[in-house]
Amino acid sequence: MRLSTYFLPVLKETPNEAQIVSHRLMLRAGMIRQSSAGIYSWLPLGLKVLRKIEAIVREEQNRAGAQELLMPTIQSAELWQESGRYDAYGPEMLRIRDRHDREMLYGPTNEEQITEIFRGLAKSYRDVPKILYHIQWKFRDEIRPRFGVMRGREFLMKDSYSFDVSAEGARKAYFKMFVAYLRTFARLGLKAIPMRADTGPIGGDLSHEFIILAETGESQVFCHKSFLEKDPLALDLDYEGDLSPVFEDWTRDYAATEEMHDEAKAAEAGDDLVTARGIEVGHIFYFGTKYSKPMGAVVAGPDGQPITLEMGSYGIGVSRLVGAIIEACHDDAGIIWPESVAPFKVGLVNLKQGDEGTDAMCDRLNAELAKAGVEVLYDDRDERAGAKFATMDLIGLPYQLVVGPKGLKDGVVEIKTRATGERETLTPEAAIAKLTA
Ligand code: P5A
Repeated sequence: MRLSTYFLPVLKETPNEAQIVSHRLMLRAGMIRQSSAGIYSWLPLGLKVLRKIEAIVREEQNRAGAQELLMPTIQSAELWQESGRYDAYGPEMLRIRDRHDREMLYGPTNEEQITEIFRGLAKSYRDVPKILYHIQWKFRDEIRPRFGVMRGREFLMKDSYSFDVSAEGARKAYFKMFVAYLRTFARLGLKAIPMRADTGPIGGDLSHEFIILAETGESQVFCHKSFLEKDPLALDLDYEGDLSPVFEDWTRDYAATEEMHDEAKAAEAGDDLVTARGIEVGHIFYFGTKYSKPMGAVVAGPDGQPITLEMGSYGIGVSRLVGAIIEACHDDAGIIWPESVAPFKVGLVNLKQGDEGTDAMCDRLNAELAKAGVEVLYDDRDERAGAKFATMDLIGLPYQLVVGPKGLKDGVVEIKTRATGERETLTPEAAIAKLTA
């Protein structure tokens, strides 16, 4: 992609409505534009990151055996009257009337809707276990939408729902999602710590929030420092096997959000207790028959008798993650994307646009990297070198490939690694080999 034609409205000034660094950087890097309070348009660069996060979330859901479907954003109020949540949800729910004066709503979550689908279509104990998920926009009329996409009113969520005929089966589903979440967040370049959590309006008694530590986090959290050294990607996982040892290993040491904090228990961690601010990027719930019972979601058991389904739900804040990753990965100059979610892997910087030699080399590098499947953003603008470097640092691509007339005289180009600031001088061939490795 050539920067001269790309829609990348980078801002020089720091927008003063933004209170936290991720919000400032997302606005400055031309990733989002506010439409109204807590509602954003995603510009090309921002959308690219959102889609990459979504793809990793999807891969890990599929790996765990969950199946994707897609439910609508607009739901009928009747379903929520059946579960009893229509009144309980309060002013956070955006209520709508259609032309026939029927009560509708913009879904803040989908427990009712998936329960209706399952009760209508699953008949027998042979139809379970199942985990179904979708990645869909939600609306919650938050009293204080703030921090950009971190606490929006309209936001993208991955929500999964599990169905089982026994509590034991439901716990297995819970463990699968627990482990899938560990993997998902690690692949996104984050250290997410599972913490015992309150269930709030979703309900149930077993629940974990996945929290990443960041100074600007909305809540106070406490955890044993052992979590900072654990690596979920090192786990050898079998989703069909027994995941309870993994669950036990990851829930043994103390970790809790403020609402669930227990000073006496925390004290056992002694000097190893870390007190920090945290951002909730995921939340999982086991709530048994809370929705299936009032809504009559049953299947026939082996003896023909009806069994009320055991359910859980599992959420990831996909759009919140864009901000959360920036909170965890930035410096004074801008964003530092983990490679897995970077909008482009390489920023190609032509130090002397219009120079025959640098133009030709940039065209060649651009073409060869593209052929190898590497995503390149080529800064081909007629701009000062300083401005080009500032833009590249701001938008945070993992590698900057710098081509200037001086280097070319010696037959070399330069690679700067954004995360470390390290610079390496190499031949164009070696640079291509490194970036395609
Ligand atoms: C779990 C899936 C639920 O809604 N029902 C379906 C359950 N859980 S939750 O904790 O309320 O939300 C899941 C995740 O969504 C993100 N999130 C938000 N992101 C941006 N702006 C918001 N206003 C917002 N509210 C929730 C969080 O990451 C949360 O963990």
